[in-house]
Amino acid sequence: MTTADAVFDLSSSIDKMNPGPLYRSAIDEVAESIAPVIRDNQKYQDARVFERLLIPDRVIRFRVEWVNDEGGVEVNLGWRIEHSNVLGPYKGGLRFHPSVTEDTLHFLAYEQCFKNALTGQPIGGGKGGSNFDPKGKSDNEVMRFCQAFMRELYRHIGPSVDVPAGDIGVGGREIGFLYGQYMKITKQRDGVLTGKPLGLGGLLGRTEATGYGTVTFAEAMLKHADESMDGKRVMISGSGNVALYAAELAIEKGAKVVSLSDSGGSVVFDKGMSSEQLEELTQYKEVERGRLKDWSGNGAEFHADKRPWSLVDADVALPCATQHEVEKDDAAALADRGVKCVAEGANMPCTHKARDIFHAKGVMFGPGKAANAGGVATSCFEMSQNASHSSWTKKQALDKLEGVMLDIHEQCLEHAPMNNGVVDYGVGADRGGFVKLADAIIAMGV
Ligand code: NDP
Ligand code: 2IT
Repeated sequence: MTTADAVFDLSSSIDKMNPGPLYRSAIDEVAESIAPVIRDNQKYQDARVFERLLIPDRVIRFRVEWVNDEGGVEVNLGWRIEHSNVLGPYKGGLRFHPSVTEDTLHFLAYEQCFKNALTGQPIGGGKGGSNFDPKGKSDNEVMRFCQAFMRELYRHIGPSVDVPAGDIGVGGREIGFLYGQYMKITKQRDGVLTGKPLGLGGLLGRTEATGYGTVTFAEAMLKHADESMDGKRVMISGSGNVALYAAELAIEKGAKVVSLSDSGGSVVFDKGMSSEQLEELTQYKEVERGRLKDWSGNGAEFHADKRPWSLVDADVALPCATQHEVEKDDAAALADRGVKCVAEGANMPCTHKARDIFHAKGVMFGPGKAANAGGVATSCFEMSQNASHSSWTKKQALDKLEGVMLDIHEQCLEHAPMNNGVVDYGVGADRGGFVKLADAIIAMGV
């Protein structure tokens, strides 16, 4: 079979799934990377593993009805996509954001399977969420929404079945409310969610894990190219969980964080953000739930309605907000601003065309399924802590996280070709994850 034949086969499999645009772009990316692996392995063709991987095990879709503070009835859509449990219980976050559609969750659940495979932990892939918008809602409204969401979700999850966690719009507060409702309905306190508040069985270090992991991965990319993080100018987008802790570790490693953002605009710190500014902003974002445009900033410059990519010079970029926030022109602007290394803290923040620009300009690119895998890996440590009825220290969790990130970097190198003189981490991550999934699918039989 030729590569073209393999790719042709893949396209007909994709057509059968009839994916939406986001899922389609995630599938196309992987299909291109793994076509030669499928071509060279008759067993993957015979077992039709790629076709089987494209269709989730099941999609659960439900109505969420709740009462707002004025006594009005509100109705939202809720989902859980259980994509694959071949490597372990379905595992992946819940996203609450008005932009959430089934397509968003399909792409996230699919990416999660590859990411979770790379972690080397026994976890399958899933994702869920709702088009509920937590912004501007009171704590009581968020609590009633979470309780209503769990009223349906509880029957589908379990510590060895499906273990949800946080994602955009779902942090410790939401996980606490969701888990509280699960405990009341089922009388189980079995750790069925991860990212829990510490008093409810959460793991020290889980809050920091995704952002820290992304910086560790970026540092490994730099080291492989005989560079270091020390003194580098690091542009970051987002100012949520992933972005804030990526900034924390980057500063700790001697880098200068030169930007952060939210959906209202970007803040630029031309001389680098100080630890005091970061501490102040973390409190402002996590506790006061404030917007960047209203942050006093302590000397930072605010640019309304702008992404950071063309605003400031940098060496490293860590997109940590949302999907497709780095488009073709943004990628060119990043390269023009001096960026030599991009690592995705968010899921699929760079479009396919943006990735092509990075490769054409010799910019190293670390894909989300590798670079942001530290969050879910650490979630798996939380599952172990809960299952063994023990308490891990923060050091134990963070040391193990570092080991997992360095191992993922090695797996990428093992499977990656060179592209324009630079390691193609995107292809390396896709192939590394695919081979693990494909071999397990074959072992399971039909
Ligand atoms: P948060 O909700 O904590 O923060 C999200 C940040 O991104 C906020 O600053 C938000 O701004 C911004 N943002 C969200 N949507 C948009 C948008 N459409 N346009 C512009 N800005 C936007 O989420 P997380 O930090 O947890 O997640 C960020 C990314 O990281 C997501 O892609 C997520 O899937 C991924 N990720 C998260 C992991 C985790 O453990 N939390 C693990 C691995 C990946 P605003 O407040 O204005 O909306
Ligand atoms: O995209 C992701 O990996 C997450 N949102 C974290 C998932 C998890 O189960 O911790």
